[in-house]
Amino acid sequence: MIKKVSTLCLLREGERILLGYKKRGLGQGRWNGFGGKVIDGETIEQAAKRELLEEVNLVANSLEKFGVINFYFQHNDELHEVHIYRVIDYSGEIKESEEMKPQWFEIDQIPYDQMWDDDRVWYNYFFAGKKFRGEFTFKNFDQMIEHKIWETNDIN
Ligand code: 6U4
Repeated sequence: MIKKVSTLCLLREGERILLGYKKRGLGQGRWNGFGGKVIDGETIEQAAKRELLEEVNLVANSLEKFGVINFYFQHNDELHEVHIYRVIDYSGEIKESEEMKPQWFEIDQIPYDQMWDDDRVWYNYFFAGKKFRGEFTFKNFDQMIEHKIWETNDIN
């Protein structure tokens, strides 16, 4: 099994959330938070900040960790350990990148049918302010066949 560690940042302001339309790579054609693989020599939080800057041009001044999810993809035997953060404070101007086209969505209008299947499960924990861990199994990249999620403060 190949294991990859990556990050995901969500930016919520009041009743709206900033998502990015992924133009290439894993999750292409879906709306998602901002993030990517952790590179050798950086901490997970440093990776989260770097990806936020690369993908949407924002400098994160403060992040709060919300959860960790293990995504197991059966078809290629890959386990993705994804560390999820909320952007609490940022500077800079939101800008489209080669990888992501950003757009604000009202929380009750999140386009879940154009997102990863798991998002409709764990976003509710995020919006409720609950910290969580989860384990999700996919048959292909587009078919979630098993999921477990639980509230916990043990997310480091
Ligand atoms: P980079 O490193 O950017 O060239 P890329 O192909 O973009 O590679 P990766 O692995 O770096 O892929 O980033 C994938 C992003 O998608 C990460 O932010 C984690 C996130 N992600 C992966 N599986 C997900 C899932 N099932 N649900 C979800 N986000 C997921 O909401």
